[in-house]
Amino acid sequence: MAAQAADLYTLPALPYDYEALEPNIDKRTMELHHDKHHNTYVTNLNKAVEKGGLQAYTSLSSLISDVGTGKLPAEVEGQIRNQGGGHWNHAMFWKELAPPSSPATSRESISPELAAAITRDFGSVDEAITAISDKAKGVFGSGWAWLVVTPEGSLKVVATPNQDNPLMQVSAGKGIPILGIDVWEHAYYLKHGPARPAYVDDWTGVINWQQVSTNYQLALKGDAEGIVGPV
Ligand code: MN3
Repeated sequence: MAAQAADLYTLPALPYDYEALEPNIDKRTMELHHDKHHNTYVTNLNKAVEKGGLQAYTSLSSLISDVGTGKLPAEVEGQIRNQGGGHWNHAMFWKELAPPSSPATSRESISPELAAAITRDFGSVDEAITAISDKAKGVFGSGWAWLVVTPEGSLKVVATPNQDNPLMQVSAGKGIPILGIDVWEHAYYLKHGPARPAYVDDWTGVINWQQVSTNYQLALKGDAEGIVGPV
């Protein structure tokens, strides 16, 4: 009898309670988004990894970075793109948020290094937040908007469709994400209905700038896996 293989990828726990982001993001949305949607990406990713014999990949980041390179088996590449992207994107998303009353959401929590890079590339923090918010509001259908560190080391705002990620070779905007916003309807419809702009504005009040500052330092070192943590 063959031993049951342990699942390679696992759903990380939320770093706060389901209701912690209220009123900006509601408890029920967090329950469904984390326990159902994110969990389904993890389950389906593990199936694809097993089917494709991809257990030797050392990290989720290295796995999804090979989407579009021709290195992944054709019969599972679409699943790695969608489910692996879904896992990476959500693992980062939970970590980059914090309760609205938390000091971490204050712009004073932005590190001097990140603040300098934002000023250099956007002019000001306000302009950077406006840039990613406008990009998020403009995504057609389901997808994400990101603040990335480009291969050249600058900060840039990009958008990706579905669960694509800027680490993937299929992405038009390349880089290591340090902040991202999920604009799938499952991320906001229960509270905000069709008013995506209101959700995006609420999201800007729960950004964990301490974590984003940490993400920036990790991205400069090329450590995408450090950004998502143990997954
Ligand atoms: Mn989502």
